[in-house]
Amino acid sequence: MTTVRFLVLLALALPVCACGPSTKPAADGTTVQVHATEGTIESISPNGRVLHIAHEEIPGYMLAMTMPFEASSAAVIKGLKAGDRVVFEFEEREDGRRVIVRCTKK
Ligand SMILES: [Cu+2]
Repeated sequence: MTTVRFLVLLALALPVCACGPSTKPAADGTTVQVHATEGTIESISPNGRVLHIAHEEIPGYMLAMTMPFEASSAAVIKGLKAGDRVVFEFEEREDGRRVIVRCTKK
């Protein structure tokens, strides 16, 4: 095993900290910021890809507000519906999109 491969595996094995933003490598070699917070789903678009969530304050990043998030896949929000209280993690992509990578009902 090469050192580089070992380091990549080590990085993947580290848990994402729920206490503040973290970064992880993106497929294109840049990094994305990952944030964790909780909120209430206000609506889900008919195609299931865009959720409007009233999220709590994310210290050092954002005040509490209702805003759109993109689901990274249908599986990520499977079984969730408007009105659900959720704990979720999202990535802030370089192009400004905020993409939910983990979302569970509270
Ligand atoms: Cu916001």
